[in-house]
Amino acid sequence: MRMPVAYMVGMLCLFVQAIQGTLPPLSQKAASIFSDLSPAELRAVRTFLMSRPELGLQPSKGGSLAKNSLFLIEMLPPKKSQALCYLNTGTEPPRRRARAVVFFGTGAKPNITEYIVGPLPVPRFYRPSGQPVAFITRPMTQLEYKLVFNKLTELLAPLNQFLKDVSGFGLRDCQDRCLTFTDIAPRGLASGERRTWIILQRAIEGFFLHPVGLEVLINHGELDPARWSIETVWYNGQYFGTPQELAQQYAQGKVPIVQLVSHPDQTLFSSFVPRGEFNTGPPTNVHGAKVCEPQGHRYSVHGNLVEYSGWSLAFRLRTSTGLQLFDVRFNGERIAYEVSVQEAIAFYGGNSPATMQTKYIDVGWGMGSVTHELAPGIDCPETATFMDVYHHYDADAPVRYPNAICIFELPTGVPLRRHFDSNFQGGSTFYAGLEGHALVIRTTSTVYNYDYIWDFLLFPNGVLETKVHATGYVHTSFYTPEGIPYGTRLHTHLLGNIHTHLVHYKIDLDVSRQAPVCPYRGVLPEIHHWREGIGIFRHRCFIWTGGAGSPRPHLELEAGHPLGRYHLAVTQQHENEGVSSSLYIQNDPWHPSMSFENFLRNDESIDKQDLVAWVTVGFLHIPHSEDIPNTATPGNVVGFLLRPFNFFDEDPSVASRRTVIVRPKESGHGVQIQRWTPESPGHCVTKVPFSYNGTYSPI
Ligand SMILES: *[C@@H]1O[C@H](CO)[C@@H](O)[C@H](O)[C@H]1NC(C)=O
Ligand SMILES: *[C@@H]1O[C@H](CO)[C@@H](O)[C@H](O)[C@H]1NC(C)=O
Ligand SMILES: [Cu+2]
Repeated sequence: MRMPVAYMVGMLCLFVQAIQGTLPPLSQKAASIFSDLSPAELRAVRTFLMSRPELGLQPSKGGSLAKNSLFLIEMLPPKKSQALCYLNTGTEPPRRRARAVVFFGTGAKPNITEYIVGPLPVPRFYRPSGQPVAFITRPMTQLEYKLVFNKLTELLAPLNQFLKDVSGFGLRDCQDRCLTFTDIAPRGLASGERRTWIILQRAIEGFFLHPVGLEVLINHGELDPARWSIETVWYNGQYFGTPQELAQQYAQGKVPIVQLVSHPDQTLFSSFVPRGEFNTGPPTNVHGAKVCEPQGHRYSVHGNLVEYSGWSLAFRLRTSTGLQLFDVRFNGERIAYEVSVQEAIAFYGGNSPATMQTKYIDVGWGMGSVTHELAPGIDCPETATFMDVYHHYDADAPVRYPNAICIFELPTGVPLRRHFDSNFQGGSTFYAGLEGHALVIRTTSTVYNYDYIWDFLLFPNGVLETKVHATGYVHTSFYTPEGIPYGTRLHTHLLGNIHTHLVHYKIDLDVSRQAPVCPYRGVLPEIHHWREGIGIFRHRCFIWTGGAGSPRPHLELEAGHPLGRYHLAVTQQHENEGVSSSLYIQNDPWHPSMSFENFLRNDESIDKQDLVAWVTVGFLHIPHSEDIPNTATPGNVVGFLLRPFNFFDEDPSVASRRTVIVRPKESGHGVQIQRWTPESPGHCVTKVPFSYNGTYSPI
């Protein structure tokens, strides 16, 4: 059923039976049913499929587009029912299987077919999963980019002199004065098209901010690049039919050009290199504040199992979408079966043809696969635990992304709880506080110009927070006066185009004391939890809060990704509605291969069912001069919280021994400090031991 939520705070409760039995603990072995494929498993799937003569697979690199190739291999999560059966009773683990995406470029009707391959580690079978989708909807590959670039170089040859004159840069024989490009999507205006607007830029540091004013529309729908053509050309606000037409009119002096400053040194504005000085404050060429762990990690990571202050969960970094948490538990009790990133979109406004048509749907750009190395001390604290990940995406072997995930404990800088209990006579009857900490699980996706920083935070009081920060370069166009209504002039020849960011998450809450029975029935009976000794009935809930500031823009192309419509949508859990987006929507949003809207359209009851919540968060981004050189993280962050609501008998962080209580001595002289951690945190913070006074007086 459809449930648009008009409030900033939604409430989602599953009323469940308090059953005596407890779950077996989430062990490393149990968590591993959710782990990503190892390099050996990826290789085994690849070797198995490559050796099937009937598939006729060729390497992804080289050759032509008219071939069959293995595009993606990733772990296929077990069915929820099977996984729960195993997790709840410790019986046979579900068989490990892979999802493989094959591009069939040969044959009369090329298509994309997805397969289930298993069992791992030694695959014996593969079978199609779902309906094949149109070949034209496939994500771009390295090969297609290379062919597009070569074709552009060929088709834009008539503009060599023109490009040199306006930009000082060129497409061939250009050494350190080369042009590059950004392609936008969707690729056309109707289903079945693959006509892409290309923005020509100077290939210098931060090239996303260096458009030369030329945009071209290349039709690369055919598999044979010999049949590709440039259908329209735009330069500095004017349209031309072909590159030849622009070249001719230019030669006749009919095209007003904007000549760019020719030397890259003049374009330092797109670089990270420091310039200028702060007017006040001590020098910044020394290290700043750091996270330190005087007594080592206070969390553990074993394989894909994370444990921290009551929490335990399994995680993976899904190649197609990003971070996924599974079997999230607090004190052994399951809170969510899955919390995961599903999609990120950015829709633009503009006056240039490329930017007015830009509607990025990032899963179609390999959002989960572009998880590059994290820098200690910058991307994550030096103390973090860094982990490599392996993706098989548009590749001929597993690719290692070193240190792509980091896990660390962070002082939040604000106490989790504190109270100064004034005696209203110049002192306190007690002071008490609990340091604020959170465990952070982080990765990033660099989707071409943009960098998303994906965080899941676990707090010792049972709160789980998700956050996504946006940073990196803004998507820009060449400045023309007509562009002004669509953004901000960021530099002499640069317009930062207005856009909305929306991010979609899946939350499969399982707020229950699962009975250790099999098979798992999916339907959770409503029951009131009796709190012993106190005699109140209550509903044990987790509530979702967040999404503050999320815009709900009216979006065209909604068939493909209606996530802008709902802050929160709730559906029944179905095995075949596991993800809300797909690899193929970006390149055919008009007739999407799957639609999240269909999850809602079936008008199913959400009463007493196993439910999944789908949350959209986002923000409007009006680029401004401070987006030069990059969009900065402060202010460009959105997310939501899952908070216990009558779920625990009291704040579960009372179990933390990081509490400090200070009471005045009965004698009236001095204080008594009660603590459960060593007196001084150790040398890496300060040599001075903790002290507290608690008196206040006029001076
Ligand atoms: C997809 O392509 C493969 C290989 O050409 C072919 O065997 C299969 O029948 C096609 N599927 C559909 C539905 O056309
Ligand atoms: C607390 O501060 C007051 C005022 O500065 C001082 O007189 C008193 O001795 C201090 N007490 C302790 C225990 O340090
Ligand atoms: Cu933005």
